[in-house]
Amino acid sequence: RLPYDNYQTWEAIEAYLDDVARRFPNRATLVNAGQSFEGRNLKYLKISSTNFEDKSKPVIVIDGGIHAREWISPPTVTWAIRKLVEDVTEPDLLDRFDWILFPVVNPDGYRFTFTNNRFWRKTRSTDQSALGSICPGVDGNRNYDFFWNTVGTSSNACADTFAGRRAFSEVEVRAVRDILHEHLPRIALYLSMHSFGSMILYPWGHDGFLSNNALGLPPVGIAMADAINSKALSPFPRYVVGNSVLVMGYAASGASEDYAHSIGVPFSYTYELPGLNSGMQGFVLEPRYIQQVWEETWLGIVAGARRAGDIF
Ligand code: 0X9
Ligand code: ZN
Repeated sequence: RLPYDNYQTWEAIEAYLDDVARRFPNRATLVNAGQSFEGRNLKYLKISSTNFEDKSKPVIVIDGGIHAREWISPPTVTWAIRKLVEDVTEPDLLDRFDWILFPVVNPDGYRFTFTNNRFWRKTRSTDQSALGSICPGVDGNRNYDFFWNTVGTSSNACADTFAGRRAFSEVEVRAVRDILHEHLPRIALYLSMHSFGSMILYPWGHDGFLSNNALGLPPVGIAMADAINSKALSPFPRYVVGNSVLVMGYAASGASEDYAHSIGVPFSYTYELPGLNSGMQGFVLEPRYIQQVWEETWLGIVAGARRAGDIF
């Protein structure tokens, strides 16, 4: 079992995914989507109480750890694995849905935040430009092919919001893209776990306009936020739900929740999980809060799944 009293290394999380797949072969299937830039496995779990491949149920996709320094993200995804595979208290979620849970999309960056720079955000690729060897890394949440590198991004490899030399330059981002396309007609809900700010954001995040699903996105978002806010344990701000630009306060193109929505995922959200401090320190959430965050985030996931499933 993965401990939740502290943040876990990428190696521990990888070992946990292997272990769950080995212990629960009827319910969890390990997928290795290839290697990161530095050669780490890009592993995720497909979870199904029946047979994922019979394609009979809607799919829910949750990813975490695309931004390396947002450490509170991966444990919310590994906790969902625990609640869907090891310790099932909401069996309807398995009866109704198949799940794809990808806790650390950017293992190189995540690793780097443990060894070198706690505030690293990007991938660690070095083939981006002449500057690449001086300034490695691409912002994975600017690298999707959705109005790529048009707003809230940078073409400077040294910038934290560097969009990459082209859309989908990053193998880690391509791994998520491929998941979305492989299961597309079935994907009801896509959540990307980030921090911080206690916000649930929905498209469009590049221009602030609303999508064709402008009537569907708010209720599912609000259902998730209500479920979290109702758990009054939190020292964190109440969750706010809304359009990414409006709530976040800036436009940014090439993000995963916009891309997923643009290809047809009806319910697509970025979670900004809680943080307590401002500025960079907001990414540093004391380990004693991990449990609280997974507890409340799980309530949000449960509520979002049920509500999205009802409408989907
Ligand atoms: O800027 C981001 O990538 C996200 N915030 S973070 O502080 N975690 O980096 C927000 C993304 C919001 N979604 C879109 N702009 N589409
Ligand atoms: Zn982020």
